[in-house]
Amino acid sequence: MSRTVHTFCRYCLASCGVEVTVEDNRVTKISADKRNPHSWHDFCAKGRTAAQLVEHPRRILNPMRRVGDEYVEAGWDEAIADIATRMNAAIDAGGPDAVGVYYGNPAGFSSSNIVFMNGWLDAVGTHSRYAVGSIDQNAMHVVAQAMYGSILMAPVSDIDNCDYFLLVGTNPAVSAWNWLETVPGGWRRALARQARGATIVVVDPVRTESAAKADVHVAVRPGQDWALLLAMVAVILGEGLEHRQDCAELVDSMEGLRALVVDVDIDDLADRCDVPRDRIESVARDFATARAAMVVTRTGLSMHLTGTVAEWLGHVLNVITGRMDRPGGRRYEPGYVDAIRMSGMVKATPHRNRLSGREMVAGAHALSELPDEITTPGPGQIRALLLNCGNPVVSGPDGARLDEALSQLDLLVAIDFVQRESHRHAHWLLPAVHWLERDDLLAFTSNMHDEPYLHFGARTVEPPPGARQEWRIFVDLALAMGKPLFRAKGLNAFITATRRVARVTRRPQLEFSPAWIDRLVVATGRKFNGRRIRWREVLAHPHGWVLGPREFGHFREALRTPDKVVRLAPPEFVARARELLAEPAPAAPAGYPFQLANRRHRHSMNSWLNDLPGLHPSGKGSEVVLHPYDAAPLGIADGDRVTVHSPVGAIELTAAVSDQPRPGVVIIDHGWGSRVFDPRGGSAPVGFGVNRNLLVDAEEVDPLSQTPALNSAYVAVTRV
Ligand SMILES: Nc1nc2c(c(=O)[nH]1)N[C@H]1C(S)=C(S)[C@@H](COP(=O)(O)OP(=O)(O)OC[C@H]3O[C@@H](n4cnc5c(=O)[nH]c(N)nc54)[C@H](O)[C@@H]3O)O[C@H]1N2
Ligand SMILES: Nc1nc2c(c(=O)[nH]1)N[C@H]1C(S)=C(S)[C@@H](COP(=O)(O)OP(=O)(O)OC[C@H]3O[C@@H](n4cnc5c(=O)[nH]c(N)nc54)[C@H](O)[C@@H]3O)O[C@H]1N2
Ligand code: SF4
Ligand SMILES: [Mo]
Repeated sequence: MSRTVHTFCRYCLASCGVEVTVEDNRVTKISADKRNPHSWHDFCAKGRTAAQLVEHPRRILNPMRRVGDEYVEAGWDEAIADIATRMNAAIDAGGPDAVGVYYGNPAGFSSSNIVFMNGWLDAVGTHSRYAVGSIDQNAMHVVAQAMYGSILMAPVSDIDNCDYFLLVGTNPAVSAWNWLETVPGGWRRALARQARGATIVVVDPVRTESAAKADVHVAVRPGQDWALLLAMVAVILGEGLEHRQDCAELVDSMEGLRALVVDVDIDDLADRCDVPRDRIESVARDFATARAAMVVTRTGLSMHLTGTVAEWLGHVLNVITGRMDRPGGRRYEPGYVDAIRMSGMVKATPHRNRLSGREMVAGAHALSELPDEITTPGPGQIRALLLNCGNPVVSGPDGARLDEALSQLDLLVAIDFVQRESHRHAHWLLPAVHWLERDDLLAFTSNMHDEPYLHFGARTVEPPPGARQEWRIFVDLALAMGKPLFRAKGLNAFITATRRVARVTRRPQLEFSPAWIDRLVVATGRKFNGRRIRWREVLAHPHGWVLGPREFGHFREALRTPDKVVRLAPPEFVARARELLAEPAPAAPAGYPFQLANRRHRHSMNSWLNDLPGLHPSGKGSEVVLHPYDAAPLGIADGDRVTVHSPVGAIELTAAVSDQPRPGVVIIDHGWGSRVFDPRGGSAPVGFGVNRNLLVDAEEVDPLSQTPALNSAYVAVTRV
């Protein structure tokens, strides 16, 4: 018998409402939920085909233990006991930091994963925490912390009132309007504004799908957005186009910004970003004088050695032109849970890495440091590592080095659906539960939606009996290791007691689970229409629930800076900007004339979903796109086999000659070249495309965000 379940897709932050048809515990169809009041504009093939991953022929269905070169299925008791014993042995020998974790992007799309992972990490007492942030959004966190006082203070876009969109380093036509904000149908809504007279400016070294539709395309030199944006700030302040009131009342360090800007030479900046001065001036003037405008900055701007300064200047432009908390600009959505306040209750102990001496950013160390922390002997050396929703060998820089380091661990544990590239040395593979198979309430990101919105993501089918949610794995590990979850006295005993009660009474709902927390945060959350939300109302809105209208006026109250003003010119950003200004103009190092840009596809998600039948014709992820101007002197024609190499790696691909990239820039899609192994069947791994991140040096990082030059590394191309 078939039934229909309404829930939402948890592959990307767009969080599209979906209608799922289920027959005999199998998903047979997924379509957009047209009755979802918030998201019905958005939907894509990734969501439509989500059941293919659930039924992946190579899906791990039970814990699998490595025995020699093969894997054998095991029970959970054996898995947890063995992992706990080996982790405790590592701690006994080298202290708590000997146990580490890397968590990737999907961990944030579960309501319980990161919370319980941190509870377990606190139990262990380890500082060896590595996260996807250093290959994604760290720059945003660093800027939000410094300017607004909280890493979570992420302004959302008020698209439907905007007259001037300045989109820097983003391709929303493909990746949807999301990066620490959820704006369903964002690109389509921006195009609707354009049809009514709004201007769209796209700053991107590549003529992307978004740039092709823009009114103005600024083909900036990769990694030099900081120079472009600084020049715009200089034009605006120089011509007195700033918003007088906000510059006087909303910020604390206008002089700091003016002092930086007063010395800059706009011609020099124009040279650095390779955008004509008159173009910079006209965009700056139009942006500052538009009735309603916003700058939106994203990964294309941040994944460089200069990323944090550029991200900062994007925010500066919004603030000094009066775009914060005003219609058509960027506002703060309080959501139904005050995530900023709750994150403030968690007291993270600052920690410097033993080798690099660098501090954590947003609670984690940088991925680029992980290999050395594994391979360098001494107190604190990582000997046991857990990979939680991550494929860092492919998604991160210099994967070859990380792969080699992972092979040296005493214990590598991966929680995932299939065994991917980063898991190939794993001693244990633990089967995860897909979002179609679990309940989620993403309460802690409720302030990232572009309107007050609540949606309980119900599970549509039961998971395979051998799969387990991450929270459960972390609780079991803490219990088996004898370490107090969350460092909270008595919690382990309480959880054990609830389990016993549930077993004895045969009422599984009496066992402690994160569902308790979901109910608690809603019950204690923000009031709407004068009262708090009730859980049964949550369940009564299977299509999602718009809680009220978009409101302005919450930005200032949300600021966590001491005096509730925006810190416009944090000294560390000014100092770094001065350092960049003092550097010679950017030039390619000898032998590596091109910069490597990046591309996503509508149908893939970073390094996964690339292996799903139906989504990807073969040959994808294996081409390098060169401008004809660059290809001709090298004798390279469309379809030729070429080698792309850098000081750290070399890969072979097929050339595609096109004028999409600006001359000097070559494009290779990221996220490809990850093999999927077959631990159950033992047949050969399948792989699609080539891993372009093998070309990215992990040594050099932006000192503020600790992000490497993932989208501007220098490379050479030669014909095979
Ligand atoms: N050159 C270059 N590199 C980039 C980028 C770029 O623009 N250019 N983009 C970067 C960005 S923005 C990001 S976010 C990172 C991503 O980097 P990562 O998060 O490290 O890697 P992903 O490729 O997202 O891999 C996620 C893994 O989680 C698994 N997974 C999915 N859902 C679940 C789940 O519910 N539970 C468990 N246990 N596992 C799950 C998937 O099967 C997959 O193996 O890559 C970055 N890499
Ligand atoms: N289909 C799909 N959607 C996704 C994802 C996916 O993998 N696939 N990933 C999701 C995730 S995790 C994230 S974080 C978001 C990311 O969302 P976006 O940040 O919008 O990511 P991209 O689509 O890679 O767009 C980045 C753009 O920056 C350009 N760029 C490269 N270098 C520079 C530079 O130096 N300066 C400027 N100005 N531009 C530059 C690239 O050419 C590219 O067009 O997308 C999310 N949505
Ligand atoms: S992957 Fe596609 S369907 Fe899923 S939330 Fe993102 S845009 Fe929506
Ligand atoms: Mo990301």
